[in-house]
Amino acid sequence: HTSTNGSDEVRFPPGFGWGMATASYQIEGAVAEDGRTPSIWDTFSRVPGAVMNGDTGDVACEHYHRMPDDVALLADLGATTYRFSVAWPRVRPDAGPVNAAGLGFYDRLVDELLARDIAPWLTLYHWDLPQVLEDAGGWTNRDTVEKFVEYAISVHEALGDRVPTWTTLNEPWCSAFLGYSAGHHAPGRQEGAAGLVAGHHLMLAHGLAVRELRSRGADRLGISLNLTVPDPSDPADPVDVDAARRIDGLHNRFFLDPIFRGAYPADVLEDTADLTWQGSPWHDVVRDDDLATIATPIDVLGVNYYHGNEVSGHPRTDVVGIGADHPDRVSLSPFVGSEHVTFPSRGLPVTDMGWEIQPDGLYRLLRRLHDDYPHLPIHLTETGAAFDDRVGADGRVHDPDRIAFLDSYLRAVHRAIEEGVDVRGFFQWSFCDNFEWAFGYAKRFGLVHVDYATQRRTPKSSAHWYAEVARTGVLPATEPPGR
Ligand code: GBH
Repeated sequence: HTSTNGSDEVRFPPGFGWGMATASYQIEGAVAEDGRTPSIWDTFSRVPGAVMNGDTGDVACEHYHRMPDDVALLADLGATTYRFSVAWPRVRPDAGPVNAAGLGFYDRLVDELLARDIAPWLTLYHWDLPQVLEDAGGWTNRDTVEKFVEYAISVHEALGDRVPTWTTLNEPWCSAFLGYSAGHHAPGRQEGAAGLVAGHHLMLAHGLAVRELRSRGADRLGISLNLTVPDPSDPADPVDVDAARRIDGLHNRFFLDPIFRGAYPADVLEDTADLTWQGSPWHDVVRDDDLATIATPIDVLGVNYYHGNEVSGHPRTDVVGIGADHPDRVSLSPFVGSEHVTFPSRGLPVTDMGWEIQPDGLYRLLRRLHDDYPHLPIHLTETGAAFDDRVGADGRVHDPDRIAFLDSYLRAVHRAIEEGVDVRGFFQWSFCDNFEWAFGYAKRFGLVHVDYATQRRTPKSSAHWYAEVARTGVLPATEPPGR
């Protein structure tokens, strides 16, 4: 959109949500306080070699103790919405009875946010499963579904009067396939079809929780899916086209189709037909009414997008992506039944994660959701970039690469909105540097720099840039400087 004054001003619709996102285990620390018991990430981060530098979330950003100051900083930086997650093992330690002290933290957080006019956006599950449930099989055990629903209800009973938007799960693809097939994430299991089984139970937990919370009055319910844009290396080569179809199936349609069409994609079922779980085809875990439950209508779709990938069905050595998600362990593909697929580098610029900077993929993803699925309000519930940020001699953190990244991804969102895609808000990942899962504290995604030795917070130049965008709803016309 070019405005009438001839500049290439990009203006977002009034009321567009300007947010920042975090997750409990990545920022809270205080893992043994007020009754919290271990989650699968407390356990996994202690497995030698599982997390870079042996880092754990024991202390993280000490957000549990610094929450009021952190909320004040969020407000200073112009956030109008804040996406956080609740730690299941605080609210129901060992998946047992409700723990008032654990719930109290989120109660105070919500009140702090509301007092500063920041709309809370609550995620029930951002990967911190109580360890006792994993000991009983975790997401491969169907009983975990009921446990999740009990937990969800208890959080809603306490906060449902003040939290407008509820996300059931963050990125079930990661929980299922990185957790149970590739083993890159907790619980670190490398059991092939277990990822599909876990994925189904996660989706069932989502659907049942939506149904239960809806019946208790919740009216803005959704899920955050990490979706990708797979482009065949050679669109004229059927082997590459088939490889891209497989990645689209396992990464995107395996989650979108049951929610919006009430069925797993036929091609994915065919690709995975030979994979067994406890001696039977994995798909035997799907019971009669499960798909109807998973298809329970939702109100908002959360999209987490960082990058797409070029995809090939041929062996390639010039690859990105696979394996980059884990530093030290034996690398297994999360794409069960499609392990031959490779992800060639396109030579695009990359972030500190090695992920390609690809705003065009975000535009195409939003268009595709609009074209292929029912029209629901979409919120970008995460995007962002890691860079090697350091506090300079002037005491500031200059991160022009992050400004350029956010500018380009926001332009992609704006273009989709102009073409009629109903995108209502944007959450930058992340408010502050934090525990980046298998990479520990080595990767910095924050708008706010954290010096872990002192817990000092320093807003980066991108934070000031984002605050101005949030205040005006406009992207500055001038191209931000590259590094
Ligand atoms: C999100 O995960 C998380 O929600 C958040 O907690 C995390 O800190 C943040 O992003 C940054 O990582 O197809 O094999 O190349 C995003 C995780 C990133 C996982 C891209 C899949 C590509 C895997 N996803 N990754 S592959």
